[in-house]
Amino acid sequence: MNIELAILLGSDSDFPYMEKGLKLLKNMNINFDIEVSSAHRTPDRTIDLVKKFEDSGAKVIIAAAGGAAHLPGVIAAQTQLPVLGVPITSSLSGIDSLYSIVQMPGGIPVATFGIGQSGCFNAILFALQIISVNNEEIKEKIKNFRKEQQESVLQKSAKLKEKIDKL
Ligand code: RP5
Repeated sequence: MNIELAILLGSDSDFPYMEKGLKLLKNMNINFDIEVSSAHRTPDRTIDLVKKFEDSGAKVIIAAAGGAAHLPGVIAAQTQLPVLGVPITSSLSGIDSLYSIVQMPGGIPVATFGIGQSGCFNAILFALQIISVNNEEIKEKIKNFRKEQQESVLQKSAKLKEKIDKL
């Protein structure tokens, strides 16, 4: 199957943070691949998966990992595709993951997102924005997503006013 983007999770325990973004990809009918593979526990498999993603046509790779989060950097070393790294919450609240991913030594870049679910969701949106540079259909899907998001904020505001009126 030809895919637009690929996602690698360092562990299945990272999945809950990615779930909201995966639902969005499914709702948008975007072809993607997702695998669990660790930079430490399955290093050879991780490298093989990067090649598989490239062969499948992925234009961006998202890598989410927690703790000593080497996964995005290890992937970036193996490919010229843009790698979006997401730090996952850990026993140190994800600050360790954030520092690990954001502080790539010069030469092999990794774009770094916020810790946890918002970071995962934004990484998926950002990946779609990168792909949309050459894809009008995806550009339109992002436009619609933003429109729906705006409408939901307006609805929340109206509901809050109703609540305040009842105080
Ligand atoms: C990282 O270690 C994973 O990305 C995960 O966030 C963290 C803990 O993994 P598990 O011990 O839950 O498998 O490699």
